[in-house]
Amino acid sequence: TQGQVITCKAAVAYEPNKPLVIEDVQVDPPQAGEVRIKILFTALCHTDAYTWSGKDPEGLFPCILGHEAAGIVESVGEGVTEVQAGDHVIPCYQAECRECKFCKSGKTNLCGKVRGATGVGVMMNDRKSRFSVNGKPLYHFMGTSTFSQYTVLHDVSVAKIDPKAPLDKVCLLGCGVPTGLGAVWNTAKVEAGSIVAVFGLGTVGLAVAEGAKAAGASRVIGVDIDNRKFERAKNFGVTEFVNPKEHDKPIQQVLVDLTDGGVDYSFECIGNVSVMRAALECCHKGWGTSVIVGVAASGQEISTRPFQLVTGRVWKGTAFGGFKSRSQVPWLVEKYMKKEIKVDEYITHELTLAEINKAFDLLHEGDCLRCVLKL
Ligand code: NAD
Ligand code: AHE
Ligand code: ZN
Repeated sequence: TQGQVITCKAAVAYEPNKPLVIEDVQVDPPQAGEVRIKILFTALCHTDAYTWSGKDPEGLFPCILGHEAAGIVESVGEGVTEVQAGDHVIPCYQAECRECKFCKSGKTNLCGKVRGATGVGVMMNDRKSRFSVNGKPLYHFMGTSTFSQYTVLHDVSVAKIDPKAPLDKVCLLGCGVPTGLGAVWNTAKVEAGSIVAVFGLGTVGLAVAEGAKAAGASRVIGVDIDNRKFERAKNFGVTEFVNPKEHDKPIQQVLVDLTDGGVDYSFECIGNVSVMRAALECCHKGWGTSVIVGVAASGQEISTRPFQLVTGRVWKGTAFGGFKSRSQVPWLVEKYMKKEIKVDEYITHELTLAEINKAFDLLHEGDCLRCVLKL
């Protein structure tokens, strides 16, 4: 198949919120600096649902969504040296070129090399798509488009992993689990003994709890409006549960009262700007740090009294948990293989690509964390 157009199945999002359609799509061969990957498993993340909803200012239609996956390299374009056909890989929506101003700064995991193209659904080389259906182009999404049996990525977005790792599990290391763990370890740098609050107990929030427990947090307070979330959250390190709906006082006040003045670290893992404010304001005066992980809809803005920051609280955000993707995803895979981090525990459902619309329905139900699709 090297050098040839491949026809395969993909889930096409034609319009916001309209059911995805399984189509036979054409996938062009990889050009210079590109890699064509056979995707074997992909999970759904809340961000896919967010873009599908039409609220993502970078969302373009028709497109192929999906960004949490694992697969095998089918072929590579000219000049690609770090991976070859047959390598097991995880697509990385946050690239790592190791050459740009961002990569060289030592201050961020964001990479500037291909972001300008991935944000508008095309490839860098010719600013065009490698996907089409009936001759009409389909936009790429997040530089990954994993809801397709074959996809084309920039080589700087491909992490090569241990071929012994089970792809039906480690696909989760493409987004949600590393994001939560890294928010704690890289962005907040939570110290042993800290009091932590986690807002939203989905996959990302539970990974925050897992990371906080591993960092030696003394208390991990889980906040969610769905009481069913707590029982499961205990297995991920949550020690106490608060449901804002069961309190008359604002949730920030409830937490301040529970913690003798506020938490050391808080994490917003929902994408709700009023919860982001509460997460900042429940932090301890003088040092409490709040990390925004959730992605909020287009047009939404955060606010608080500047006095909250003047008096020492710190507001931060994180993308992919601050992990350098190509360098650290293989390391996360190793940690999973050594049973140092959980992955299987986040998989609550398994379906096929053909059942993707059902998988999106599940995502909005309380008991689904990650649903893994077999392609
Ligand atoms: P999820 O839907 O599985 O989890 C969200 C949780 O929040 C649910 O348990 C829900 O009951 C709870 N919730 C909803 N409203 C609430 C409220 N008002 N107060 C308290 N709890 C509330 O989602 P997920 O897949 O875990 O993703 C979480 C967020 O993180 C999403 O916004 C997603 O887009 C974002 N995300 C960001 C990054 C990043 O790199 N920054 C990476 C992955 C995901
Ligand atoms: N396009 C959205 C922004 C979405 C966003 O913030 N994405 C996160 C990853 S979410 C993964 O589930 C991210 O990494 N952002 C940094 C980046 O470079 O995109 C919008 O609202 O415009
Ligand atoms: Zn995601």
